[in-house]
Amino acid sequence: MKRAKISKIKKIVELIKNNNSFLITAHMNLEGDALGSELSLFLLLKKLNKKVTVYNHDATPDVYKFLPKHKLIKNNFKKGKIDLAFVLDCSDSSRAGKVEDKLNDAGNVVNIDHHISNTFFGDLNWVEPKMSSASEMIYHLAKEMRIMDKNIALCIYTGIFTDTGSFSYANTSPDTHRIVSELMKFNIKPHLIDKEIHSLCVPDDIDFIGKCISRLKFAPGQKISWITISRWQKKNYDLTEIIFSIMKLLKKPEVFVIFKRISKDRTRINFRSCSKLDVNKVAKFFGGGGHKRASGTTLNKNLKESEKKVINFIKGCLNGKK
Ligand SMILES: [Mn+2]
Repeated sequence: MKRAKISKIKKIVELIKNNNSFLITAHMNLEGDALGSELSLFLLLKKLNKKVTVYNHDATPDVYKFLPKHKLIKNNFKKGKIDLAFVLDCSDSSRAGKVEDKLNDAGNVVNIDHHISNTFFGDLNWVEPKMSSASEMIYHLAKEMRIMDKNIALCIYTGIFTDTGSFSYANTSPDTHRIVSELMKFNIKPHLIDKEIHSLCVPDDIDFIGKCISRLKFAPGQKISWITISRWQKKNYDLTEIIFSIMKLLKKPEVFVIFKRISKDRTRINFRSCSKLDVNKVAKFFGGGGHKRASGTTLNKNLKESEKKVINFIKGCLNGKK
């Protein structure tokens, strides 16, 4: 590891040693990396007999309820002093939702994240866009502290597994596999974790996914493929990745977009890229962010307008005009 990384980790270890009460949070719309990094850090701090609370904006989705200690996660605040707040897997503190206000009460804010769009909002910012996940970063922290056990390994594995698309995305590095081989020594059962996370649909969901897929649109030449969804089902699990995974079966498209109507004049947009097109830059242009190959934004425009603006912009990018 590079020297800069090591010194950041050492500073965080120092902060952990010198403080007693901790808050941990992650982004809204919780998924495997948010929860995996939070719970592994929680368990790590607990091993040191620290006072730790995990606060999240959203409730934990059912599919992640196999993770140890998820029941201890809080959605409402209690009064009390916080020495240090860890914000994990958040490109910006606003991604923490209502927990953002609570960060002002903390003596220090430590930002641990792997989004290239990170805004360096913390008092200490450890940002590694080349790492697969925030959970992979927690692994390095745990390694430095020489702490690891079955539960910590399970949480970290789940985070890496989710954010690498089951080790299939471009962010899966030799390091990722090396780390996973270390974690597997703690009796990790990949097939069971895969089942927990991916076998989540009821028949209605498959019907909904079918309807979405039947609305696939293509730009001339099929380099862009997208779907507009006027009635997005808000469930306590997210079908976005499943729909993208079906879209990605297509041979020609380089960019995939899903437009979801949130309200009359609000649209959520998710981007995935399997070419050189940097969708973090696309999302950024429209006020959002994320990673080079996976990003998102929300526009204060209706579905039709959003579709037109965004698809035209991507066409321009692919033609080298932007
Ligand atoms: Mn992540």
